[in-house]
Amino acid sequence: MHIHVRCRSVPERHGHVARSSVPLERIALISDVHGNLTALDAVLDDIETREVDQIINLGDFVGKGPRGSEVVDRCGKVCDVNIRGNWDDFLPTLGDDASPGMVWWRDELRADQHEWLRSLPLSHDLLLSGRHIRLFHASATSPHVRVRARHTAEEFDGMFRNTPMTGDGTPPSMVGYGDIHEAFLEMNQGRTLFNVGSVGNPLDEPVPGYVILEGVVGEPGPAPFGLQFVRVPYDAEAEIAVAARLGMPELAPYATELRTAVYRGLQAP
Ligand SMILES: [Mn+2]
Repeated sequence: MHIHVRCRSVPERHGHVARSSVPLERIALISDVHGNLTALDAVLDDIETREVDQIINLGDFVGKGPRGSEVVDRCGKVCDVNIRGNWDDFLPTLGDDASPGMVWWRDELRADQHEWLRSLPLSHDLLLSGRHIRLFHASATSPHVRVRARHTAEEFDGMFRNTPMTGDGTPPSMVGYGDIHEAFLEMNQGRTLFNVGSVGNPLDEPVPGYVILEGVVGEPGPAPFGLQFVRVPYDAEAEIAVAARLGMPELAPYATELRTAVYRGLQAP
């Protein structure tokens, strides 16, 4: 039998092909905005052009950058799910004996924002085109336990395990996280680990990054699925100027991070 395949076939002539009438949904995953409102606005503008249905924020709204308070308010409005990061967790609990920088970032936020950040969930599960996907800030253990892009096999396994933090949902086959400000994707024996990168303080390249998932929400069976890494150029100098105007502490290493993506701990003294 000869089968003639055409790439751009007319749909009506192929009525026998079962095709889902359910449209694919797009879910944007953003993380580590860290008070950089200029970068957040650039990413949200980009999201708006891509017919995204949901936005999920993987945490670290605050600290490091100058406008955590405005970032919290914006994300509270536009994100469908907000997950607590390590900065969101510890900053509101600091006493006045903390370093002047930490006190500045703590006091830049309102009391109701401290409460909001501390009330956020630590983990979020979703089912998309037959894939159980789990999202959290840093690891399945805690937002304070870091798993780097170069990790051990045990750390990789740990990302997919149910813990007191994640609860007893179906163990995931895909895990997405933030925290390290470095986007990557790794597949290993049917499991996928990916990092969404950072919007406001990227340390892999100095361009804000985020991820778009595409699939059928809540569908337990197989269906088309996609994962895309997006990069959105923005005006880093504008945000550095805001930080300077507001008298933000640790300005010089912050500016170098935004310009070069070199982490402050690795910058020349
Ligand atoms: Mn972070």
